[in-house]
Amino acid sequence: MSPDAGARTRYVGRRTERHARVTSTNDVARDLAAAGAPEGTAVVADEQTGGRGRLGRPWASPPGGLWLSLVLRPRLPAHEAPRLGLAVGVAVARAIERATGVAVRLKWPNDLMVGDRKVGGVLVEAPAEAGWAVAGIGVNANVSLEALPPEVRERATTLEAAAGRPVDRDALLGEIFAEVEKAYEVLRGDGFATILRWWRDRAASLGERVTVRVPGEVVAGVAEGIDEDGALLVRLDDGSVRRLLAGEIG
Ligand code: BT5
Repeated sequence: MSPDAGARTRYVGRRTERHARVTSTNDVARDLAAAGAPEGTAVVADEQTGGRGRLGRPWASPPGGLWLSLVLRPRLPAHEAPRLGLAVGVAVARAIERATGVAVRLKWPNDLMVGDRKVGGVLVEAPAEAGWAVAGIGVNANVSLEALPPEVRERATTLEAAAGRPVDRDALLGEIFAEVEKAYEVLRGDGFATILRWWRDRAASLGERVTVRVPGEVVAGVAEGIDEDGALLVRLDDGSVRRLLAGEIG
């Protein structure tokens, strides 16, 4: 990858560590963050051997993808932490469209979708009191579908498959840096309402009937919106509204 993907930003991606293979770019970025790395420091790998999603789920990360993590220091109170994930998710969706022309929708909380298939995801890790957050971004750029485990392949796609040609990962990385910096600045400037508007404009399932797996139960109803804390609002059949802070739309 070219060294100048961060050339258009003030701090996101200005310092970028590149690796052929790591366990998880989030782990490398966490160590850098804990050691005082400046905000915006990026870690990029061509392959991860222990890539992870939320709740300890594995994230398949064969060569050809874009696997990266950013060190951020957002100073958000704990209950506002989900805002960062939404801001990064919408930024990556915008970046993919700008770099490749592939239309991306967002599935709450942080899935990047092309049609009904997942092309990427975002994992924000922000230990309480740490003073930093790591935003992990995974995009199946030029991954071969055959390189994904069968159960993942059924519900996944790649940008290469969607675009009909390999995508330029450097260009995509540069757009991600630029869009994340923009969204992050908006978020820090108390502009979460703007992030929410961007997010809703790309939402894959708002207004639709959904089932959401949350710890210990499955909630069914109509996805009505996202609130100020990034929680999903689901109208149940009895007319009441459930507010879900974590979970997964089935
Ligand atoms: C996510 O989790 O979608 C967040 C993924 C974040 C990955 C990045 S890569 C760089 C950084 N370093 C890391 O170690 N992680 C971050 P979640 O919503 O929990 O989705 C996980 C689920 O997605 C899995 O259970 C699979 O069903 C599916 N999945 C796994 N690998 C996939 C892939 N490559 N493409 C599409 N779906 C996948």
